[in-house]
Amino acid sequence: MLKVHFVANTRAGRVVWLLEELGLEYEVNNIPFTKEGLKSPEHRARHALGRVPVLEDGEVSIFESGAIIEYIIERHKNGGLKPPPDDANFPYYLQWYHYCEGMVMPPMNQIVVQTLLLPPDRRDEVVLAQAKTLLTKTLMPVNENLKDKEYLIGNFSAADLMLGHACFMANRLGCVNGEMKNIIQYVERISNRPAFQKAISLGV
Ligand SMILES: N[C@@H](CCC(=O)N[C@@H](CS)C(=O)NCC(=O)O)C(=O)O
Repeated sequence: MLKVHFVANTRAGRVVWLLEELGLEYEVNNIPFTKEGLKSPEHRARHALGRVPVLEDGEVSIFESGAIIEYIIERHKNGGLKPPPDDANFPYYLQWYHYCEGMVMPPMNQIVVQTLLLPPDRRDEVVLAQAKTLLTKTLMPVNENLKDKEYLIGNFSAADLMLGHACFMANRLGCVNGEMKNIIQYVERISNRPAFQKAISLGV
């Protein structure tokens, strides 16, 4: 059976969300977000940096949320939740799928580091302000793209599992401003999906 190494309130939610959307069976190893949990020799053997998500599937053990999602939809659903390469939306599917980790997550990571992970005496207000500005900038094209669409390429796709999850997290961190009305509605739409609700409530 598929096994997800998971921490609540992290990118690992993307993988559980996908598995719920696809109705696949899986088990979860719920790891506490602590040094003992993530940096244990056992977990470092799965991911040298001691991070999540990690997926195990028989002999396969794979990390990186984007790679895991692609792996599951190709190997277990014959390419479901993504348009075929000759579809007009395929290039935009790829674009938004990769925009998530490439552009949106770096400033979001910095915000999490500067507000939650570092002890207060090591936090830097300037770095935090820069990260917030950059996150807002990276979300603007997403907001613009969603002006006439329910999901990133129209229909729900795996790009939403990546970037939709990032928009949800950004909103939770208070980084989606009132001008980004399309993202606010998009986050609401996503939050109403039963599969998403399952993923977000897991382990909390
Ligand atoms: N690009 C990686 C990022 C993995 C990552 O940084 N995960 C975070 C949770 S969202 C983590 O495990 N952090 C633990 C730590 O930094 O020690 C992915 O998409 O899987």
